Amino acid sequence: MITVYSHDHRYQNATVELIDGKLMPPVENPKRAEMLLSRVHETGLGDVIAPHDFGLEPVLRIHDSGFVSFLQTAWDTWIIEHGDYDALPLNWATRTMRHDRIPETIDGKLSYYSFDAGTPITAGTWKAAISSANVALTGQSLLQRGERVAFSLCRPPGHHAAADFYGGYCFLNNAAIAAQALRDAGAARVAILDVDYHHGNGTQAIFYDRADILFTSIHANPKQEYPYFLGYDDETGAGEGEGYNRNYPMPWGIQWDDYYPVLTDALQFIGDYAPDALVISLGVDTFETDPISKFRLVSEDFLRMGEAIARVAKPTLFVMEGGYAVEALGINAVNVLLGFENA
Ligand code: OKP
Ligand code: ZN
Repeated sequence: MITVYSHDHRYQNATVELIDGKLMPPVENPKRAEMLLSRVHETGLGDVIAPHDFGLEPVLRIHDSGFVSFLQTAWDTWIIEHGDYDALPLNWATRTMRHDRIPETIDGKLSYYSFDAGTPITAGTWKAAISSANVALTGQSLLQRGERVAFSLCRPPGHHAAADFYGGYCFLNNAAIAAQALRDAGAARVAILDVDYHHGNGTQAIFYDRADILFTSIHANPKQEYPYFLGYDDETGAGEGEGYNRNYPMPWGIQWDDYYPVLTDALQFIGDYAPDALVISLGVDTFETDPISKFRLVSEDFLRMGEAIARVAKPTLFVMEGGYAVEALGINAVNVLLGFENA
């Protein structure tokens, strides 16, 4: 299978990340994509190509234009106001506060357009984020041209980013942008399966009221785990989209024996929908030694995951999301792809 990769991911290279009350070396760092790429080469998975530039149009099919302008200019404004260190928001509009006024200042805008303080904006954030979206779009174009599968080696990830906010290391929602592009190219129905350990709140929100793009996700229960405020099993879609959203919140500590039946159920849900294409938000932070996660999958389980996904037998785009056990990241993600190829 073809891998799409851009070296521009390295422009998202924060100095620190606020994690569990400490400023730490970022777990979402350039080494992740390097490990993934070197495993693609090592296993002979297939050709690696650079992305095409699709411009802003497919991004604006998903994201608010004010939000996109903010991402493009935030760093330039921040560095004038504060200096040359990573930009982080510090407060948010919670209950009883207003969501209908966009602040004028950079600090206010960072707060308005984000939902956590764990996602630094740096000098190269926009360059990396737009390259990641182009990596997803290029993978999507391979399916359009008749490939049965492609791997978009996206970094930074995307599934926490909604139409008008960033967070969870995500700026542009790569999987959502690719799914919409598949629709715009003629696919009547697109299904998204999100297997990242964290709920894909951004992707769910983007498609929540639509029947033409189905979203289903297996993830740590939000009553225990980030992003905390979305991902419950009673979120089934709204309006036209009622019945086209399904969440599988799972407890900490689960292993493959508990995971596999849930995966089978999600894939059955997708099969019944009879999509023209399938987008996988591929996070492998479900791995047993992931530093920020608490599921217990082992490397072999990811082969079985790929085999199970292949049984849907639809054109499939894998879009990279999370996975922070960096030494095993390449092995685990490429195992999903090899399981798919060899099924
Ligand atoms: C991004 B993706 C650790 C908190 C970490 C941010 C997690 C972002 C995950 N206790 N908070 O879904 O892999
Ligand atoms: Zn994750």
